[in-house]
Amino acid sequence: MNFKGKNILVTGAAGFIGSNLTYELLKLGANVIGIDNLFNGLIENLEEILENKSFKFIKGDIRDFNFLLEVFKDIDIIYHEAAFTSVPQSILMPESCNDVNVNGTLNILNAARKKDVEKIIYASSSSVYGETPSLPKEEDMPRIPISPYGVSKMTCEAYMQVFHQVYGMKTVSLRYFNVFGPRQKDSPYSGVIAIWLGRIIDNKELIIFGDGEQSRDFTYVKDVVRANLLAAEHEISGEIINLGAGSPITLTELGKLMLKLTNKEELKIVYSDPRLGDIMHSFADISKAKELLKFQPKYTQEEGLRDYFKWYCKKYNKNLIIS
Ligand code: UD2
Repeated sequence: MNFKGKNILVTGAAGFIGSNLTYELLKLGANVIGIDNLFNGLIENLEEILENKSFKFIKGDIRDFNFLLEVFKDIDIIYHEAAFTSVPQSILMPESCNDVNVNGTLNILNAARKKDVEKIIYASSSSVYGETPSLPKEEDMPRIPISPYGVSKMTCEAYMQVFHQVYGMKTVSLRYFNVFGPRQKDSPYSGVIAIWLGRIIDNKELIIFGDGEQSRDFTYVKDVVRANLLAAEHEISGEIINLGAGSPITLTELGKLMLKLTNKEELKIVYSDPRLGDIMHSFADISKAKELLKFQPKYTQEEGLRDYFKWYCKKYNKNLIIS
């Protein structure tokens, strides 16, 4: 798709994935409206584009239907990235997770329908698969989530499909597998790579919840952004598509790799109790993304980690020697 002059709305634009997507859309010449309630998102994630004439940031909440009706004017495509994002937090606050993820998404679909938005591309999650034994995960495998977060993402995928089937709206769900990279927050509830990078910089040991044998298909955010662009470009609708690197590593391997790449092998990896709601293995079969989106990941995990660490050191003026 030629994004030049297209009107795109990104929900969760001040968040990790939403902000990366927003920067890329602006580079491609789109007009972007970014909305965020700034609960998880940070305005500093948008600091380089706040003055850009093709970008408008509006603070607001996806649970507010009237707000959505106001901002969904002449929008071609919505990228819906706003979410309650933490699996462990969803176990502490299942109602809030449901409210933001399910009610918020339903609001978006309803408002988009009223305002004739052309297409919605939704950020789903590999957590919908839960703990089923078969690997790698294919899209038509059973969805048996084991956390309120996983339930909320599964429900929203189903809504995306139903709005396609019942109302003929164009919707696509991309099932993200553990995304990492620039602008991911280092907070107790953020992704493991961001947390560990913060600890490496502070010369602290890395903590693994469980025996470290759990594995994840860590996917670099630049690949995720590219797949989102492809999902708009290709004439597909009503689809759910895995979006992963297609090459899982265990947490122990990840810890060792991060220490090696940052030349901090003297730091220890320590093991602690497993985390409730944690799935053991997550690994994407990305054949469907290759077929429908012509998507091929460009970053191996190691390349992604290097790129991310370099960005981080430059941005925050940190002194790490990256191998
Ligand atoms: C991530 C996403 C979630 C969802 C899911 C899909 C985040 C914050 N969450 O959940 O939104 O899309 O992927 O599968 O990106 N861990 C440690 N030590 C730490 C922190 C985490 O060992 O200090 C472990 C944790 O127990 C888990 C693994 O690292 O086994 C990954 O945890 P995570 O919080 O980065 O991501 P996950 O898979 O729970």
